[in-house]
Amino acid sequence: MLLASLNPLSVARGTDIPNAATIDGVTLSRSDVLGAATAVAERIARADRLAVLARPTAATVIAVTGCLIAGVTVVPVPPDSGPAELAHILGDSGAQAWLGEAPPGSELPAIPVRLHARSWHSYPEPADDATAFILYTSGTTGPPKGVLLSRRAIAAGLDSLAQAWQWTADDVLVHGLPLFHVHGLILGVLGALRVGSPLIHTGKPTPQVYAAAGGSLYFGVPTVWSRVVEDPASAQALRSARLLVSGSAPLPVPVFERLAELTGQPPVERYGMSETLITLSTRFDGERRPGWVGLPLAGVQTRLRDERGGQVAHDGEAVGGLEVRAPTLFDGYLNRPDATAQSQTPDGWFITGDVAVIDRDGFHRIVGRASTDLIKSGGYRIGAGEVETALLGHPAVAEVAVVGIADDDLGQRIVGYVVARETVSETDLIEHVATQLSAHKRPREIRFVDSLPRNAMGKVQKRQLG
Ligand code: MCA
Ligand code: AMP
Repeated sequence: MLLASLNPLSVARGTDIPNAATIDGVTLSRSDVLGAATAVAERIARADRLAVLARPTAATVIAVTGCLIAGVTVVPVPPDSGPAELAHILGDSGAQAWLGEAPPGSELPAIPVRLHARSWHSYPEPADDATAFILYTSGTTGPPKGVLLSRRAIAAGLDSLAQAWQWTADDVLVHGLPLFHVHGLILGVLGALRVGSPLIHTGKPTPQVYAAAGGSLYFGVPTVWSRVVEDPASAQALRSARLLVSGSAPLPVPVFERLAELTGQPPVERYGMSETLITLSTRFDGERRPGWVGLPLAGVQTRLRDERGGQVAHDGEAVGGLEVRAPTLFDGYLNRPDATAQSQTPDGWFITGDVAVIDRDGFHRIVGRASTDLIKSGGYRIGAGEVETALLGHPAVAEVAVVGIADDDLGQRIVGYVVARETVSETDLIEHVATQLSAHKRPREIRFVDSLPRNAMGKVQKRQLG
């Protein structure tokens, strides 16, 4: 039973679920979540936007749910954000306080989240077009942009996934993904609460903890699945699962095939973005084709365009820029009307920045990204420009170019090409980035060079690096 409202707890009301969410060693029943989150809602009723330091804990689940009940916008913050990133997210979002834990040294007040508090007050459903989340995501240049996601978009996105995957309250969802992105938080926590399927958050998503969890529905980024197939005993333990889902980055064909062999079932692949939520997926009861991400979800339209905006044939071979129209689209980037305008065509389609092929049956294959400046490493989206700015802040760095290099485990790994003005070690530069930005934005490797390849205009030729 799925309702059109976003309040994830408004679904299946009346039936308690003893193990609605198990996370960080705590198991919450559905009434625990509802009671504690409503108690949070009472404390924050007059707030507009609150930051949540999104560790994978029961407190994060309660904080986010409380905001959804009260109609307060949540700004999820990566718990290991460096000072530069944190200052940007807090300043740009205008978050008024922390809900739950605050990072050390933060000047914003913190409102406590009490796991054992209970309230049964009933709140009216906030407006459908209210902003549920401001999710920060990297662009090709500059600091991360705040993606405005409405309650309506999220509800539509979750319901279309439940339909495509036949996800019901009989499932037990397992994943160990971070709670500051669409995949782990919106699909992985709100999806489970909305559908009413118990959630087991494993902590770090190793093959062994996935094998031990005994769920029916598993979410992972390709790095997780490629580690699972390296551990056949763990992979074989997933034979009893109903559905294994991969997304956030391309799933390599050999990993798809090995996973199918070891678990007895080909994984479902789905494609999306912070700005669009999930738009394409293979189906529980449909074809699962290695290297392809399937068909549009309910209400989603897609098309391919060439560089001049001309149509590209959907013939399974022609490659074009992927554009989407969907009920799940974001409402723009916060404080960035320029970037919002650039992300759309004049006739209102969202330009994904991904390059794709569509076949005659409407199946989609993602070929790559139009720009080399957006890197996907371990499923995380990282803007080369942001890492370059951090590196240029080090006194020894004269010039820099950051690229994503193909990597069997991570999909891409971040490599910084550096022209140094004085002697400096690779470790010092990597650590310098970690003091500014989240840990996953650190380069894995620094390559020192005498000069960077540039064209006649002086622009760095990144395709020549790597
Ligand atoms: C990492 N390490 C490093 C460096 N980088 N050490 C030194 N220098 C570096 N440059 C350390 C890590 O801190 C870690 O240490 C150890 O090396 C291993 O790191 P790593 O290989 O990254 O493995 P991991 O920590 O196990 O992480 C892999 C992961 C993670 C679990 C797959 O990348 C992850 O959670 N990815 C999910 C991202 C995600 O959810 N994206 C969704 C975006 P130690 O072991 O001590 O900790 S939403 C989205 O994309 C859309 C909407 C969609 O389609 O879903
Ligand atoms: P993010 O905003 O972090 O959600 O990253 C979105 C980007 O992840 C997309 O623009 C794609 O480049 C990539 N992506 C997500 N899912 C897939 C997939 N199944 N296959 C290929 N790329 C994907």
